[in-house]
Amino acid sequence: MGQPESQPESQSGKLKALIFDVDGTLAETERDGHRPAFNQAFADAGLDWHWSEDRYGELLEVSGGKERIRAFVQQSQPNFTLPDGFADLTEFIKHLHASKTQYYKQYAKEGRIPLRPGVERLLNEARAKGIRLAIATTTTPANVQALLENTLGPESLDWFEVIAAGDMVPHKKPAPDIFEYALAHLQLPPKNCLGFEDTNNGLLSATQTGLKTVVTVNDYTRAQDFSKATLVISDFGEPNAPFEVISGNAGSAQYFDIALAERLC
Ligand code: XBP
Repeated sequence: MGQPESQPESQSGKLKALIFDVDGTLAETERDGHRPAFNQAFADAGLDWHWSEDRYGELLEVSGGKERIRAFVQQSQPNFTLPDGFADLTEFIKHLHASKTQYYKQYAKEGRIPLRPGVERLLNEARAKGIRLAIATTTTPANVQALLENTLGPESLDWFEVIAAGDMVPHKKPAPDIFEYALAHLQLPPKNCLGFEDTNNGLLSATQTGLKTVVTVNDYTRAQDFSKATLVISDFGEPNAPFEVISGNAGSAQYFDIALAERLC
């Protein structure tokens, strides 16, 4: 998270920064990373809990892995008894979540969590054109570090002026806190930035700050309400793999680039 070297002013001047969600936006982390990591941590703890893809899709309504585990216990484990050695459920959840985070980091290191189409291209174009970068995510900071290091290289952590993540803020998405935190560190008004999300919770979080927000859908979120989005697309696309525009106006663009971002801002 270093300060950017002096770089050329962006073309239009209005668009100063892109603020990215992580899970589901930069990579399909929920399907390929978090869900199997939760299940492995449950197994290690001797629990017979197993979150299927469908059940996990329901649980994703709750932002935050620790909050998600708690919601699962309250919803589905009425006879849960606290294992010996833990003072309360909060302590046990922290133990499970720390184990889960270790597995997620391992999966990222093993290359099991690739970036979504167009992400690397868009980040590099933004950097080349002097558009500043930030992250606003509910996931744990260590997960962001593992994902970026193992997809874009260790130096990519410095591409983002702020990596706003996890428990840095008191209220997780759909609360606006994490995007407010990122904007405050960028010292930019929302009108000079564009947000990127994949869920309705994330869209609500970003748009409550006044950010125009682009949504890239995925299998877990395609049916959600994205009426507050400026543009909804299948993914960022590539020159040889055009995106699908689901709602909003991308003009003649076949993939998401800085020119389109500047038109939308
Ligand atoms: C998605 C989340 C996170 C992840 C799990 O965050 O809600 O909780 O599902 O990560 P975002 P943790 O879409 O804002 O990137 O277990 O570390 O919370």
